[in-house]
Amino acid sequence: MPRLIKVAAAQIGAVHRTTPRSETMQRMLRLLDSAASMGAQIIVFPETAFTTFFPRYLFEDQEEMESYFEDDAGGSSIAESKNVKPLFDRARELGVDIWVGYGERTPEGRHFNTAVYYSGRSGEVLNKYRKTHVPGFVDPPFPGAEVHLEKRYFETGDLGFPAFRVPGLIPDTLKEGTTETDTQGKGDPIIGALICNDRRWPESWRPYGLQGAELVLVGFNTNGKADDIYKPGKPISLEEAREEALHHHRLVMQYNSYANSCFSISSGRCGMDDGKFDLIGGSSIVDSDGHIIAEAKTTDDEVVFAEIDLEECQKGKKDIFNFAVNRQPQAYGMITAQKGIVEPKLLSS
Ligand code: CDT
Repeated sequence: MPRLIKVAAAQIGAVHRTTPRSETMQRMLRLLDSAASMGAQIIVFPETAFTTFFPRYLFEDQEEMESYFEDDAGGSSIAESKNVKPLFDRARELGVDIWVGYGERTPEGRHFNTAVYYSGRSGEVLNKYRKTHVPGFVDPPFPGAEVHLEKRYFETGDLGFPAFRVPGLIPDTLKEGTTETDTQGKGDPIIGALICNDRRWPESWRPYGLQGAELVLVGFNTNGKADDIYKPGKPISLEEAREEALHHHRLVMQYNSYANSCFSISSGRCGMDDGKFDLIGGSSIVDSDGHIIAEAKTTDDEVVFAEIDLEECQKGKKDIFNFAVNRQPQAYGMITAQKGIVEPKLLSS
């Protein structure tokens, strides 16, 4: 039985430090309307979607830093938070689901790089995810360095990788209490969430694979700028650097979708922020065989849309990546026991 759903990435182009939040919100609402008019049931927005990518700045002023965060008291409260409420309200009016990233400030004053899945049909947040692999620095490596300071502003996510089911997307799904014995791939769609750097780590995807995820949602802000790409002894142009960053982005989205037999949607903030911070586009929808089935053509505001059949996931899940039959967890202990590299002993001369 086909399990068809219509999905979209709402890619957002340049947003500068001085861009008023209201302007970004209007652009997001236009993207939301446009994706909904194509029939999208799930619309995925980028990481820290409501503002410029603020962790690149060293804030002298605590108040300015705090102004980039949203107050979130848990549950569905983010949908009522003043800066972001219009997006959730519009999703509710349209009856579409959104997934959107933001800087989360808890009532205790903790800060996380967070995204929520909001059901426009029920008006509820069905899942919250906090970025696990927080990259960059706490302090700039030298005064005035313009670098990624995510470790300065965000704690490591503490919610793990729980997958979740979304009701109402597909008709006639199996529910709890069914008398069917084989329920795999027949219930409501199983979804997982990751934020930007997380997508580069197979360790982030496998927990979702192990929960039978059929769709993984990813928001990102990825530098395309030459000096941000580590290439010893080989300076590269802006275009080459962008291509290299896009290559890595495609590689991880395609491989991890394939290796976990799931679809994925990635949605980027992109373009040239402040006229000098280059972020790649390449927002995409990838199938469970690792093929890109839709990809952004611009580095500006753009909706990337596809109809996908989640039933296709079962091919990989029941064959080459049939985990129950083929995984060998007794051999994988090092992956959780050890953090850094431990090389084998040096050889004798
Ligand atoms: N936003 C984010 O996580 N960006 C990273 C680049 C970090 S470079 C220190 C990424 O993986 O794309």
